[in-house]
Amino acid sequence: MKPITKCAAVLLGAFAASGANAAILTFDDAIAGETSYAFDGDGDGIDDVVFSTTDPSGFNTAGPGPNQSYISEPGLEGTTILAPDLRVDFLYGTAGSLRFGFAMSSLTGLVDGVEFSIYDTSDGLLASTNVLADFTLVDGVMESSFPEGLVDVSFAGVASYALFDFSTNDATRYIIDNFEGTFGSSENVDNGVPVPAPLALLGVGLVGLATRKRRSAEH
Ligand SMILES: [Ca+2]
Ligand SMILES: [Ca+2]
Ligand SMILES: [Ca+2]
Repeated sequence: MKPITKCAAVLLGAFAASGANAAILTFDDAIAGETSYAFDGDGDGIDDVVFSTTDPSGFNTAGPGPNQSYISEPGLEGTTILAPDLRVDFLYGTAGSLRFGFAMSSLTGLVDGVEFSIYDTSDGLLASTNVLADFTLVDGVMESSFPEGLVDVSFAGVASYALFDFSTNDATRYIIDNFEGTFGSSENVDNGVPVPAPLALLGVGLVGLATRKRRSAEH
C-alpha cells in the first residue's frame, strides 16, 4: 500500500494549495472477518484512520468482482441492515474533502445507495450527502456488474469521524474502495505530536496504581 499512497500523495500534492497532501486508501491489506480496518500512513505505529463496523461477522473484502469502475477489489464489504453500517474515525482530524467509490448488491440500476455524514469532535454535522447507485460503463465499454457510485464531499471545519448508512431498499450488501482524503500524520508528521506508546501505557499504569492506592486507603 505504501508506494501507491506515496505516489497518490505526490500526484495530488501538485494541485493542493496547502502543504498537506491527500492519500488514497485502497484496502489492499484488509482482512476478511475483521470488524475494523486501520491505516497508518506514516508508519509510526499510531493509526491515522480507522474504519469499524458493529456487525460481529466483520467485513468481507470482495464482492462485485473486477467489472466495476469505482471498485478494485479488495475493498471493505458489509451488510446494509445497520444504521450506520460503517464508521470511520480520523485520529488527527481531516479537512477539505472526502471521496470514495461504492457498489451495491443490486441487479437493477439507479437504486438507493449511501447517506454519508461527516461530523466534528462535538458531534456537529459538517456535511451530509445522499448518492444513488447506477450501472457504469467500465473503461467506456461494458456495463458494470453491479450499480455503483462516487461520493465526493467538500466541507468546512475539521472532521473527527464520518458515518455511512447504505440503503436496504434495493441491496443487502455494499462495498467501498479508494477512500481519499487528507489524514494528518500520513502527510505532515510535524503537525501531530502523538503521545509515544510507552508514555501512554505508563499513564494507564499510574492511573491504575492511584486507584489501587485509594482503594487500599479506604480499607
Ligand atoms: Ca481496492
Ligand atoms: Ca500514524
Ligand atoms: Ca444501512
